[in-house]
Amino acid sequence: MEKGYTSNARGALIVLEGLDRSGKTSQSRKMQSYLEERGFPVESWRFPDRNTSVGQMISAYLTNKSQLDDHTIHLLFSANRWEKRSLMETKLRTGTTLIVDRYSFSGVAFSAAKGLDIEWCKAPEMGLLAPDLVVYLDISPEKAAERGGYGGERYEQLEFQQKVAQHYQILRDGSWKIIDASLPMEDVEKQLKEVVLDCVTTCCRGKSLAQLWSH
Ligand code: Z5A
Ligand code: MG
Repeated sequence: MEKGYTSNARGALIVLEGLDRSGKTSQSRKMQSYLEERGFPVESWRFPDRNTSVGQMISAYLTNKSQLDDHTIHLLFSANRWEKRSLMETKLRTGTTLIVDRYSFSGVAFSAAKGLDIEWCKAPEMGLLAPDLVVYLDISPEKAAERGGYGGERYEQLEFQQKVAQHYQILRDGSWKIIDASLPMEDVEKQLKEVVLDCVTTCCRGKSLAQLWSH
């Protein structure tokens, strides 16, 4: 075992958050390759996970093939995380780092942007695993909209993204790492590598797993 690593060594739960087109998926891939090259077991995950049956209901909603009450879709997004919780814990405890593209913060920011009560939105997320690191890829909704144009999915509208950005501001705490996502991709990647490696190293040293929003 490498110096400083303990028998409690585990993988890190690293979450990337940000508006549509902020670069989350591009950077997740880059971080996966970076950690793999350094010999760390790592997987890239994303939410929603559209492969499960709950995920298929979410996908139908996002592509405007179905209509759902705002509370109902909120709970489905949360259920989609709960159905992966135990696998997530197993992976982390057996040493695999997870780079997760969107998590509970998206869940709350998007539903609260529709007008749902923020505390109500947080409640079903309580007890999910707390990330070891949340990186917010910070870009203005206007600048993000210039990237490749929005597609036809629900929520991909400038005015709505502005409201989502306001709710991310409310959710942010001092532990989040904020990276200017309007910089060239390589510059974002460089900053991300530093915080990601630091986090993975801390978890290898046996940092304990925590739960989200438990008081
Ligand atoms: N949602 C929810 O309501 N509740 C929940 O609980 C969860 C999600 C989990 C689907 O998400 C929707 O579900 C989402 C939130 C909601 N709705 N919206 N909006 P998704 O993950 O499937 O989709 P997305 O992540 O929002 O969109 P995206 O297009 O995949 O964005 P991205 O991953 O952040 O960006 P990207 O694919 O890496 O990059 C986008 C483009 O920009 C691409 O052409 C890149 O080459 C370019 N790019 C990236 N970085 C740069 C830089 N630095 N410079 C220049 N160009 C760049
Ligand atoms: Mg994406």
